[in-house]
Amino acid sequence: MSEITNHLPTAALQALDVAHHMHPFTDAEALAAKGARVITRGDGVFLTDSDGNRILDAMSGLWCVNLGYGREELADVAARQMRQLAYYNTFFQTTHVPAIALAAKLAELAPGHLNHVFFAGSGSEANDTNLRLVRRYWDVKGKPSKQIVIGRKNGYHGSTMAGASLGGMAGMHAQGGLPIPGIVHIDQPDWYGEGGAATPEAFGLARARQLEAKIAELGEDRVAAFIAEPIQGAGGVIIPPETYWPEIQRICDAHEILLISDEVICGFGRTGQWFGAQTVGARPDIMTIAKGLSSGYLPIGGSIVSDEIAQVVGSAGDFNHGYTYSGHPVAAAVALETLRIMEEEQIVDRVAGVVVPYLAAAWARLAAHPLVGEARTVGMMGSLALTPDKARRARFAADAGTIGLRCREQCFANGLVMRHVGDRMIIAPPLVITEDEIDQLVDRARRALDQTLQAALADGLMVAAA
Ligand code: PXG
Repeated sequence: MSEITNHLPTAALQALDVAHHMHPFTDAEALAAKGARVITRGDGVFLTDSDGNRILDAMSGLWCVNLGYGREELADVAARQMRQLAYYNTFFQTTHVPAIALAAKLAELAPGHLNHVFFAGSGSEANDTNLRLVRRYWDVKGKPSKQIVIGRKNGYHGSTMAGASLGGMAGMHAQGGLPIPGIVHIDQPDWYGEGGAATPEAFGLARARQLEAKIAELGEDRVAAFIAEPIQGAGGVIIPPETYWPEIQRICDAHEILLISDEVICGFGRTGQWFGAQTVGARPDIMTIAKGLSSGYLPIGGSIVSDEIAQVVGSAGDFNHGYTYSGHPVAAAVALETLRIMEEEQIVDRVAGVVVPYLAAAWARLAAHPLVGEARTVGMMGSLALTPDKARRARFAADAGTIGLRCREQCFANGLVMRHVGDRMIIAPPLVITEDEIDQLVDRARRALDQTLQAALADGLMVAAA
């Protein structure tokens, strides 16, 4: 296998990559100067690169490889399904067994009233579906003016026009005229970064009440839905104060606003329960799913929709929306097998009972590090806020992300993938990670922090912003 994927020297692969491959979210010139890291193999929680380095993948790829790399069962199911029926669509009154079985299984796993699945190829596509769905729902209900969707700054909902618009990433909105009309944003519940002198509880309530204020400003009769991740992932693993979600739920209920819980990262055990909405105590009308649904082995996403929305949207003729690969049989079969393995190995229970507390305790010990202002976990996601001054939760004087990027590179040098979002370091390891591997993860992280601190001191970067 490695002969096929790595038959050229690393430098030759990198040269071809630079010449022909446009990378997502990447500065092409910076990459050309440096060359991409070429990953050739994965097994369990470890990756191997083209130079033979073994790297502990504390990000599960991009928050998706929840069962770890190299699961033979998933490869076998894909091969079997390809031989039997490699493709058929679910348009125009046809269906197939993998899509039927997966939809039924998801209805069983999802909270009570969420019993209908619209399939997509990714999380972004699923959020495009959601925008169409909620607008169509209110239209059919006889309230066609309810069309605006409220999202949050620093939320992430994908990279298509609708996904990037629903998200609140300033850097994305700055390119290509986003957000599209009819989508507005409120502030995020990031107490560490934005809470100032307020208590987390008061801050959580205040940020939730921005939703109520925004609804009042726009008019309840114009607002279709609110979309949020239960815990923000790409934004930096932002864990909201406990007061936040109950207040959001109250506001949605009080003002007839549909709640879309984007479970692309939080779903399928990541937070210690099947869905993040269960962890934060929300009752969504729609859940966006992708990533862990197939453990990242094949692209598949979808929207799990309430009985009420499915009934209303289904009562008025065609819903003019769908993708060639909606419910793709091979992807659906692999997703079904992913869920079968999760149930058979009781992954969610094992994670909640054993691995989550172990990770929480190991990660919390990093809070004592002089570079770390906050070390938090929820379920199997964690973050470290790097700071030059712990007591003040201070930011660095250097450009945001300067220290975070250095720390990320030190992690790589120590055989660990951690992501940085600005100067926050984040992890979301495979759910199958063992206690021994968690120890390795935290040891490597600590070493990277030590080296980052030394270099930052040497370069005069341990200076707080004014
Ligand atoms: N919603 C959420 C909450 C996500 O995290 C998407 C939707 C979009 O899914 P697709 O499958 O279209 O990518 C995501 C994806 C990062 C990173 O750097 C995060 C994502 C994707 C790429 C990078 O943290 N999340």
